[in-house]
Amino acid sequence: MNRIRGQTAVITGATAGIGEACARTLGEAGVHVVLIGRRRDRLEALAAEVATDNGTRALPYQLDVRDRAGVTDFIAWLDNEGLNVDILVNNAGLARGLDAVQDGDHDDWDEMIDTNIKGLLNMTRAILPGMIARDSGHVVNIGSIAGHWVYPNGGVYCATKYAVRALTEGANVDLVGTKVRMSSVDPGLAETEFSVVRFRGDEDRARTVYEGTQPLVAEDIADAVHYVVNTARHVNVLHLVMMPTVQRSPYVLAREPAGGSED
Ligand code: NDP
Ligand code: 8X3
Repeated sequence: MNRIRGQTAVITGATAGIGEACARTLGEAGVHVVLIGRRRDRLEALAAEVATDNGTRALPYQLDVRDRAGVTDFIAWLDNEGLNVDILVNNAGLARGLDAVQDGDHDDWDEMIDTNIKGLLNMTRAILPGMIARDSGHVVNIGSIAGHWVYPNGGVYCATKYAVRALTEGANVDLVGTKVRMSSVDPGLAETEFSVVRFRGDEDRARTVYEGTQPLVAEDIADAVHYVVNTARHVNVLHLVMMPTVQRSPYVLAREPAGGSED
């Protein structure tokens, strides 16, 4: 059953990976999508593709989620377009580096904390009041298994994802008595641009993260987001934790020889 056709979704981090896949999957389900990210060319190309299908509207909006004034302008723009947000996918996020806390780089910490926590809060704070006023809406935060287990040299990134988990639970408590829902989808290893960004463009190092595994792909996570937002309105998924079959925790990962088993 399609319960979301005709709704409007705002998706942050839509220029790559999971956000891009969410835009395609929700667009295919007949959801109008507003695509947020910093790389305008990618936003425009994706919007053109998604919008060609089944009359779905796809609107690009260049925005850095860390920019509070920019988020305020975005809300004014939504009003101007006559758009009420039914679904917010807080996906924009990143890791920078893989360092012990004692060796960490302050700028990397700022970027992760400002994007993964404060950026998510900026968007949520701006969009939730409208949902509450309409007594309808669903926020889906892309957390991580890094918000459930801490792994060596990932302390600060993990801290940001523990924060996403805490904020998902905290906002749910605050939303009791309303019909507004909030969920997190918490993936494990997924091959996107994530590791290239983490290692600042070092593609060889990024490749080793996924070597000999069959990781999740962005579409797997988009399927999960679609499931979560398409549930009946009396259902609220709190956390949907998902990993590739080869992974059972951040520490327990089977690496198969290249060309190993496929689905
Ligand atoms: P990608 O690097 O492929 O995509 C990240 C997206 O976030 C890009 O579209 C990027 O767009 C956007 N983004 C980053 N910073 C900002 C910002 N300040 N403002 C707006 N957009 C921003 O990575 P993934 O798709 O893998 O990551 C998406 C989310 O999934 C992240 O929150 C990540 O932590 C989480 N995640 C990823 C996992 C993985 O293994 N890949 C597993 C678990 C969770 P642009 O640069 O154009 O602004
Ligand atoms: C990304 C997944 O396990 O590399 O959130 O941190 S992990």
